[in-house]
Amino acid sequence: MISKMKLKFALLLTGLCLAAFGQKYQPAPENLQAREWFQDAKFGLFIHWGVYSVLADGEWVMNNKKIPVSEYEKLPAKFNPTKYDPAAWVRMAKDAGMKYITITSKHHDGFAMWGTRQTKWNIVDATPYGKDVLKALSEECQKQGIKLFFYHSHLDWHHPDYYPRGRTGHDTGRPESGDFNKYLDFMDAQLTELLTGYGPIAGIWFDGWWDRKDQDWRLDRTYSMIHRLQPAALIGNNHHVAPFDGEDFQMFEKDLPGHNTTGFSEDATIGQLPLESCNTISGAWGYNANDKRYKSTKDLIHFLVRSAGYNANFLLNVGPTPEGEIQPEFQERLAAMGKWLRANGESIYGTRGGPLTARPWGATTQNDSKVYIHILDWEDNLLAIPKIEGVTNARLMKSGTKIKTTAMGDGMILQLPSGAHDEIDTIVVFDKK
Ligand code: H79
Repeated sequence: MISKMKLKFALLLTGLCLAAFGQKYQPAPENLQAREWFQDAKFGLFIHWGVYSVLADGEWVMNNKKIPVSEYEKLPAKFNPTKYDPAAWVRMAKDAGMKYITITSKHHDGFAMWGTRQTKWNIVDATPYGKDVLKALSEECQKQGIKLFFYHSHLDWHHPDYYPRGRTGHDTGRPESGDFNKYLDFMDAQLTELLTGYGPIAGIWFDGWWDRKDQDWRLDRTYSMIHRLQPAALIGNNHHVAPFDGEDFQMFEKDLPGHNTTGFSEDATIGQLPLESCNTISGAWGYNANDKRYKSTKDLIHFLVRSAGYNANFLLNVGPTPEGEIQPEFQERLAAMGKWLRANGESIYGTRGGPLTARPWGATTQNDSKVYIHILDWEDNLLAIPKIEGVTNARLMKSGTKIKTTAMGDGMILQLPSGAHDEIDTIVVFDKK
């Protein structure tokens, strides 16, 4: 048995080592448990909704169209989402097989989608609708048993104290002065409201840090405040660099972990935390009436499967209309993904990345008892892969039909029966010995 002295010494040593490497944050047990839940959950719904939806031109419209604050402040008067039905939104997410919802509490335009007491720039005080949409959603999530995250923008194109300005938001007509620490106090006060008045919050999804990379954002203070208020809440920050101390998961925008098709993920080194990739159905996040480049259901399922193969969740976005509706093109795709998951979910939920890393032909996932080979893009019956140790009894997941495997050198060949190809994902399952 280890003596008390030795234990104390070991703890002290661990503490010193962590400090030496600049790591001070030690997640609470409920936080570690939440990370496991998160990794098991695999699929979530992202919702970008704000007064920008009135202009139907995406969530960056204020910056892109150089709209000054004085003009932009006319939008809330036109925001009256009488068709908003949080029960239907949550049901839609659940039917799609999603296990959590991440909604914009505040995007870069600074507009609060809840009745904040820190500013009148919010849905309750500034719109004819006058109701707290986050409150209604949080109640519905609790009722229907799905977890809720808030997306919260560090960057703010509206607040006067967001000064000095960063890379964006220069055409808003705000005075060239301001106190950034006052802005950060405001943000902490808003976050406190969100973490104390809306039930259990699964996490905070920050974005916009990249607007002022050299700024001291007081992240330690904000992160410890969040962890103090709700220890299980997971903090992620879409800063496109390796995770900072105090964060609980890492996200990748419009890319699988380690990929950089967007051009802004080149510094996004993959860390040790749970991972999440987010993507859109069309191109835009916020409602955009002209964006009709819808990804197919097949492409979206492939993104989910490849994410799982990378040990990452998939957070799939919808941008509701200013009336509060989710357009049919989005609903159809979500329903089809749910149907696919009801048949194939055992190869996704509760899994971690499989024994083989991502391949052009597909991805692999695994749980305690099985390994799943997802063949996404391969037309032939023979597929050569590296040898997977400790597995047996290869079969098609769909039919149970046995799959012949032949060992060859340090690899193996899977022989699929003719006609076995599934147009979306041919899943071969192995038992672990
Ligand atoms: O909320 C959604 C988008 O509005 C937001 N993140 C997702 C989840 C987003 N903000 N910016 N982008 C997406 C694109 C990023 C562009 C960047 Fe840059 C390239 C940031 C830094 C380099 C544009 C150019 C902004 C600053 C310079």
